[in-house]
This record gives sequence, structure tokens and C-alpha cells, in this order.
Amino acid sequence: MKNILDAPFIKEICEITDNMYRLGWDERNGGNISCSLNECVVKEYIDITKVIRTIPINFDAKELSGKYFIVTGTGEYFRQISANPENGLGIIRISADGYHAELVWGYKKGGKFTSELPSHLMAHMTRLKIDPEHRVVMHSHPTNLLAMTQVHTLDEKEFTKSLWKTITECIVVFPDGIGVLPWMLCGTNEIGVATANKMKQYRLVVWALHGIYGVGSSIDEAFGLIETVEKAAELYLKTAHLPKLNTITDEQLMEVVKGFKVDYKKEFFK
Ligand code: 2HA
Ligand code: ZN
Repeated sequence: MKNILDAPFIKEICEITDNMYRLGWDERNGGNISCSLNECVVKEYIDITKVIRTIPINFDAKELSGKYFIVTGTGEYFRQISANPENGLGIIRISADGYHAELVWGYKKGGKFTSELPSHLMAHMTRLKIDPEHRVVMHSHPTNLLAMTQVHTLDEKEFTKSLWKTITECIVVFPDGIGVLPWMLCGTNEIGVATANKMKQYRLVVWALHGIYGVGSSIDEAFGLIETVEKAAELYLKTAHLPKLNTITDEQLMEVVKGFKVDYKKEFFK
């Protein structure tokens, strides 16, 4: 059996949580990540016949039965995950009945998965139906984006277009736009259902006054989406109060989508 602390998937999640912390997006225990893992990969590092604990998940995740996920732990600080991955991370398998997570590694101090697991698993279920390559759900509290949710309308078309117009390539990175939820109580099945519903058409969902969800086929892809939105939000805030002399027009956005051949959200141009 190989040493799990050398596993590429552990190294990758440690690197990204370090980065997210240093970017100021994940203060204290803010933020959470889940990433699906293939059973054959997990088996190289741990004995999957040994379940450490079975933890209820309080909703039906049967569609994901038998699937493995590496998930950040509740209350764990991103700042500390890379120093102690076995405390801050866990590998779970969704039980046959769909209502439990079988812990096969991690959460060594007796903890459990993020309080946002309902949103994560519901988002995984939705995205797997749309994108067979889908693997990662990432949640974070990026500073400029959160400031923007205080001063910008939460209308999805207007919010997305304000961001698309800050950097020419934004519409290439997230041509599907951004879903926006109003303030809702976090950690609940309700916000999970609302987020997964938005994920039917968006890979990015903003929780106003709280954070953002990004999804993708890899940690890099989900991170890259969030990073681009955060940079755009920073530019928006740096200029929102100043007279605008130059801006990217709708016609220019159309030129970009044609030039880069991307399938963009057509409704946002009506
Ligand atoms: O895990 O960010 O939304 C801490 C959070 C909850
Ligand atoms: Zn959060």
C-alpha cells in the first residue's frame, strides 16, 4: 500500500487550500472543497474494506452510492490543512442507502465533513448529469466578489454582464454566466437544493453576502473559474464609482464569443 500523504490528490488539495487562504478568500474555517476519487485510485492508498465511522447525511444521495469523495472537514481552517491533512480532510464513500457517508480515511480528531455537504453532493448529482467529466465542487468567500454582492443588483444577467465587461476574456472563461442566490441560511438542504438547481445552467453560483460555488472536472478548473470571477469583481469595484470613459460593449462581447467559438448565454443579450 502506498503512503497516502504522497498521493497526488492530497498534494493538490493541500496546495489549493494554501493558495486560497493566502488569497484571503478562506478566513478561519471559511470555504470547503469536495472532489470525487476513483475507487481504483483510493485502493492504492487505503484499505477500503475498513470503515472507520458511518456518518448520517440527512438527505437522499443514492445517486452517488458507492462513489468516493475527498472532502474538507467541518470547522477546519484552510490555513492548517496542508500541515495536517489527516485532520482537515476525509475520504468518504456514499452508502448503499444513500443516507450515510462511510469514512475510510481522515477526520482524525473525530470530526466530519463540511456543514455544506448537502450543497456539495446535490451539486455533484446535478453536474454529473450534464458533464460526465465533472469531479469537483469548490466553495469560497472571495473578498471582492462578496463586496460586489453588497453594492450591485443580484439580477443574474446584470451581475454577469458587469463582470464580463471588466476583462475581455471573462466571457470565454464563463460563457454560461453566473447564477446568483439571494441571502439564504447556509448549511441547509434548502440552500443545497437552490444551488443545485442553478447548477443546471451555471458552473458558478454566487451566494449573496456569503460566497461562491464553482465546479469543474478538476481542482484547477473550479479554482480558475472562481479566480477569474474574483479578479473581475476587483476591477468592477475599483471602477464602479469613477466616470467610465471606455467599456466593453455588447457588440464587442459578441465579437469575442464568435472569435473564440464559445457557446454563451444567449438570453443575456436579449
Ligand atoms: O465551511 O464556508 O459555508 C465553512 C463555510 C460554510
Ligand atoms: Zn461559506
